[in-house]
Amino acid sequence: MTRRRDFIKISALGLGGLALAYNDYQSLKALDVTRFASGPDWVNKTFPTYCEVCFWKCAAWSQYDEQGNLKSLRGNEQDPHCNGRLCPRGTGGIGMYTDEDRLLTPLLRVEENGEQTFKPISWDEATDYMAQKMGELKEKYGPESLALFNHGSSGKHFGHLLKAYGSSNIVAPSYAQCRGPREVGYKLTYGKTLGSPEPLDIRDTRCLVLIGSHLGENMHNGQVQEMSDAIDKGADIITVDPRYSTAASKSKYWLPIKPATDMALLLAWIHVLIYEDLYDKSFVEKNTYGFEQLKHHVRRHSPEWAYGITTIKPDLIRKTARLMAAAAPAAIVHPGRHVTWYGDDTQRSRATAIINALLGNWGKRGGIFNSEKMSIPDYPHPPYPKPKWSWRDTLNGKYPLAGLALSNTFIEASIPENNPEHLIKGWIVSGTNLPLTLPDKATFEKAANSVEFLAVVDTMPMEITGYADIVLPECTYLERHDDLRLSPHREPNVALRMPCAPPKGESKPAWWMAKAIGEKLGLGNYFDYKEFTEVLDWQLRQIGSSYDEMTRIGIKTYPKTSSLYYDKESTIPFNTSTGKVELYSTELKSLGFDPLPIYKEHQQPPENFYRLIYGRAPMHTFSRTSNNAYLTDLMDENNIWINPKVAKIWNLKNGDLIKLKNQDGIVSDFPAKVRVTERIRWDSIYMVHGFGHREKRLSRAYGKGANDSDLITNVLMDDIMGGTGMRGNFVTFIIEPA
Ligand SMILES: Nc1nc2c(c(=O)[nH]1)N[C@H]1C(S)=C(S)[C@@H](COP(=O)(O)OP(=O)(O)OC[C@H]3O[C@@H](n4cnc5c(=O)[nH]c(N)nc54)[C@H](O)[C@@H]3O)O[C@H]1N2
Ligand SMILES: Nc1nc2c(c(=O)[nH]1)N[C@H]1C(S)=C(S)[C@@H](COP(=O)(O)OP(=O)(O)OC[C@H]3O[C@@H](n4cnc5c(=O)[nH]c(N)nc54)[C@H](O)[C@@H]3O)O[C@H]1N2
Ligand code: SF4
Ligand SMILES: [Mo]
Repeated sequence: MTRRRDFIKISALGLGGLALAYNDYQSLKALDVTRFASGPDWVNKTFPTYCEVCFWKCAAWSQYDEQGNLKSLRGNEQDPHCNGRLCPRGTGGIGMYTDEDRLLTPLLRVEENGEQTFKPISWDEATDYMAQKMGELKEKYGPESLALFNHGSSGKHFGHLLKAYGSSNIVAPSYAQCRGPREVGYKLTYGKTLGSPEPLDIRDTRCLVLIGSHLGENMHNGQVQEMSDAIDKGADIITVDPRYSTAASKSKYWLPIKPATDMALLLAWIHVLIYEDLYDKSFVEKNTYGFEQLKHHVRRHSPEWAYGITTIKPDLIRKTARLMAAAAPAAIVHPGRHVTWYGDDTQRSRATAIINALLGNWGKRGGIFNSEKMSIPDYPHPPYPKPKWSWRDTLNGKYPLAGLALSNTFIEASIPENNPEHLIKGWIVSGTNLPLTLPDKATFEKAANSVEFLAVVDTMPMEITGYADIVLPECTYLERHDDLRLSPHREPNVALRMPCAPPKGESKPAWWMAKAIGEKLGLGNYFDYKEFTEVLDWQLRQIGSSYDEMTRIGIKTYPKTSSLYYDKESTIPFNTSTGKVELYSTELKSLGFDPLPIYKEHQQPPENFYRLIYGRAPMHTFSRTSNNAYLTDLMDENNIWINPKVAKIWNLKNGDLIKLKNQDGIVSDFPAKVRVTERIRWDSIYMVHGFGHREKRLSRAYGKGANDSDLITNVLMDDIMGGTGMRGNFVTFIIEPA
């Protein structure tokens, strides 16, 4: 039996320990600065990096004040992700570096006076402990029993360590909690996933349809810029959202849909495009499979039928379909990014993919372009050992089209009572705040308490660190090297991240940690270099550049090897089993799923309850920025958006404090302020995700606002690929005494 791991909030003892350690850092910091300053001349130089405040990864340059302190960041003009302009979060990224609450020394869970707390330890002790625990797990249960939960650059380095050690159980929330269903939906339809950044030719589009996708609040930089340019050039935006989003305010048409009914609208649009003869006949004839089945399938899905379900007037459904068709092929239904909503998300993604096919926008200007990315070989290392089992074995025969590992099945496989065939016994968690990121917190906690070993790599004392046996403090993206950025875009390109400032305290880059632990595990031949610059230089030389060159330019663009667009009349090869765009999915059919997307009714809120929906604010990223001094200055808590009709029934006004209680009786930890607004439908309430932190070590974020994740206890699973639909939860109000 594993001893129960208390969530370490922070005891007086812990605080003392940390304070002591913090003094140590001050002296260390001074030391570090001198050492570093003898290298680059901070005042007169600028260094390239790419942003880690979100995963758009904009390339940037550092800037310094007269004392040589890192002062600001500016976008790299050559970078197509940002075109020289960072978003507010990217600019505020400096706040991640300066945050005085940062983790600055390794911490070990110890018991003192009967209470569990963290004790600062040295890196030598920390890497010894990691190697010892990893060695024990390997011996007792096999290396596969160790899983890595990761998000972001640090995960790459720990991923390499894990594979060298013998486990391929590596998972990120960007799949089953984010874009997984979209990737599967597009793969089924076009034989290709979309990736990031999405290859959408928004700058040249004439009509952009946003289903949820709240660009402008979702600040994916290049995409927001392109949307704004397209609007300036006269493009029409159609926004489908139960909330009057920023995007809705820029739109020609706002369709305030009843949540959970989008599929009906999409089917009705398909109906209009086909039955009003508005689709791209040449594209459909040459390049698609299953048009007749699709036509038959949607014959009854008229706008009148959809009206009864979506509350969107038939006339508006027709007008918007005609607008798309008139602009086609320079028209795009945005495939979405965070699409894990209602469990039928792969199918809803398929429906958007089908509309895009009917608009004939694949490989067309103003549609979906052919992106290209650089490929660079890995730095030479021995082959990885072959694991005896992998993440696929945690699916237990479910979710046949999962293309990547699912955090949720790792969680299930970590709970011995579930009798998993393959038990996960240890976690390394790097760059993901699981208690706020995963739905169904109770199951997460059970799993976190069941594993024998839990290491957390983070920059901040986030909630996840409270579950750790050991905490490894990573320096921020502004203080380290990382892998090269090789994202696809119109032209292939590569971007460098190098340190823009010395690491604070004893924080270290993930590459350093992985190497130090690897060496203690006897895996030194997988880390055959002294500094990560050797890896980068070797890789860059394979593509005719060098580390030295990249430190001067930050990003390098290479010539395209294929064209951005296809000719209008060309027959395009698609990597599906029919070689065509599969309007009718032969693969879904063969697996026993609906080959064409169908409308399924979802549960609606019971009386006195409202659907909980959530999204982004332009100045924050998930939970990672809610303690950032620069960004909390702009917004330091979230509000509960409530429609005036509902506010009246409950006698609520702006600024009133309420807690929320969900359908399972879960009550939010902290009261949050009401915002009464016509911008949300009466059947839903809205909040920005990432607030309501209960970790006291986050001095600015603690207790501010409400945490949506705690209230997401009902998870709507996507049977096809295992995504966790998170919008099937309903809340009511608990009014706090004034
Ligand atoms: N500022 C900022 N930008 C970010 C991020 C961030 O943290 N901060 N995160 C990035 C990441 S990783 C992702 S995945 C994306 C996520 O951003 P998107 O993919 O744009 O998110 P959506 O799921 O579309 O959810 C938000 C919108 O969906 C609406 N909505 C809720 N329910 C329904 C419904 O049933 N139907 C319809 N049509 N709409 C509904 C909400 O009102 C809200 O406006 O944002 C990215 N950009
Ligand atoms: N309820 C709810 N859940 C959601 C979403 C939602 O909207 N609502 N959105 C979903 C989506 S779309 C996504 S993509 C995921 C995002 O999920 P996560 O990426 O887990 O989101 P964050 O809350 O930002 O947690 C990031 C963690 O990484 C740490 N960190 C930041 N920088 C670094 C670094 O350089 N190195 C290391 N080692 N750690 C670092 C932060 O301190 C924080 O602990 O969440 C998903 N879950
Ligand atoms: S969109 Fe903003 S936060 Fe995201 S990488 Fe770019 S600058 Fe950073
Ligand atoms: Mo995401």
